[in-house]
Amino acid sequence: MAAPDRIRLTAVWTDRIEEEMSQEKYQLEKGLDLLKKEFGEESVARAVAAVSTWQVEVPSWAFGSFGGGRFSGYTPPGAARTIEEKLDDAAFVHRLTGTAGSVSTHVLWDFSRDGLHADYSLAREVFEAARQRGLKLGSVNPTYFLSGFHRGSLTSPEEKTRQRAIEQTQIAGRIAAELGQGVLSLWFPDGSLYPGQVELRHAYERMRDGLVESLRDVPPTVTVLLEYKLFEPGTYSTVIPDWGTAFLLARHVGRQAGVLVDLGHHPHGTNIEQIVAVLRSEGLPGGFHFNTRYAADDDQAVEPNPELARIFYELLLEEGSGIFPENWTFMLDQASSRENRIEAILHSIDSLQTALARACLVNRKILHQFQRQDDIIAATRFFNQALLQADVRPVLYQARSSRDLPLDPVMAYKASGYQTRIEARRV
Ligand code: PSV
Ligand code: MN
Repeated sequence: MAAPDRIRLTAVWTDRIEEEMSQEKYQLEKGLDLLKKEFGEESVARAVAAVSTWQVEVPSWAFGSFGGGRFSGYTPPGAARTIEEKLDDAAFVHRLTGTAGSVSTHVLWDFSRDGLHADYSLAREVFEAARQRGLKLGSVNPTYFLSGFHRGSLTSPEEKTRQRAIEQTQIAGRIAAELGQGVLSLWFPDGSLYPGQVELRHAYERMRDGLVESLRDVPPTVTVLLEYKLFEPGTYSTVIPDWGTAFLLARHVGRQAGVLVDLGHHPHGTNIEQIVAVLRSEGLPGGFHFNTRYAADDDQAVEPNPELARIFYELLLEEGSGIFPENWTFMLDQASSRENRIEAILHSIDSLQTALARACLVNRKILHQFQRQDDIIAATRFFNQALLQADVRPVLYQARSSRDLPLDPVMAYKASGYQTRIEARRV
């Protein structure tokens, strides 16, 4: 049998969802009722409310050519060529999901005329372009890894390079304060390839002192998030390789500063939800770069896996006090080369909402009873009943239909004609 073409496939899927929704088995009300019976009315209401209101930032770099070309030079058709086109795509994602009203930016990709320096006036133009599209600028990322930073940024042995990194951080801080949401998100590629290449202690101390100096004049209202990464581009050492180092440095800078967890940057087997638990217990500001990795820093779209649901469970506030702590910022960080970028972002949002809904369904009171009784297997089965086994599609559909949003954002995108239009225009 011949494979259905793209449009036909879209129609088949869209019809199928509508048909399923109208069948008794899949009726929204029925699905919600089943969930209420299993997890309780309050939990289901909370899940619907959380999915309806929670927001995640989308990265400007996901829509452009970055990420493509590493192995084949391939960039998906219709990829955005300019920051304006990236904002167009982000606005369309927001229109389909109502969940992504802020765009994270990268200073040298989005606010630079020469690829070397930050330009505040350009940032102002981008801010205005975003505003016209109903978007805000979210977290601001200085770009410490392009031209001239091959020997590091804040830890470079070259004074000129260090100064360039400091200057970029200061302008980025001003952009975050005046044009963004007051979040400065820092990731440093500084590290080494071979033992003996750099003095590890000197590298750390340079980073610490460089951070203190760069942030001295950044407005105190700005929250600084320090992202850690075990590897890449340094294969032997990275100056901020883990959350402990990020945590220490955050304490050193003596201001609102915390740790940014990127799901792609860990050694395998790391218990990420436990890191979240510690950061929350310490009351530090925190943030997430969501993506999926299987092998390394893959930057693939988010999958609705159980780890993600457990992370959300650790992040959720007590009932009645909002969804997540206010000093946490949530961002996507993905840029895969093969798939359609916009669909990949929509898929990520859908996955995040699935995990969020599942986390909301856990009844902590009952779980704590099992814990008190040391009923180990019952506790884990009860936990997984929500986090692993709950079919939360009715929650998602309810949240979306109550806001007049399409039930399936990816299929709605396929049916929208947007892709055909951008492929024709963006040659
Ligand atoms: C580094 O791998 C990273 O995760 C940082 O967040 C960068 O800002 C981002 O990827 C884009 O290169
Ligand atoms: Mn990241």
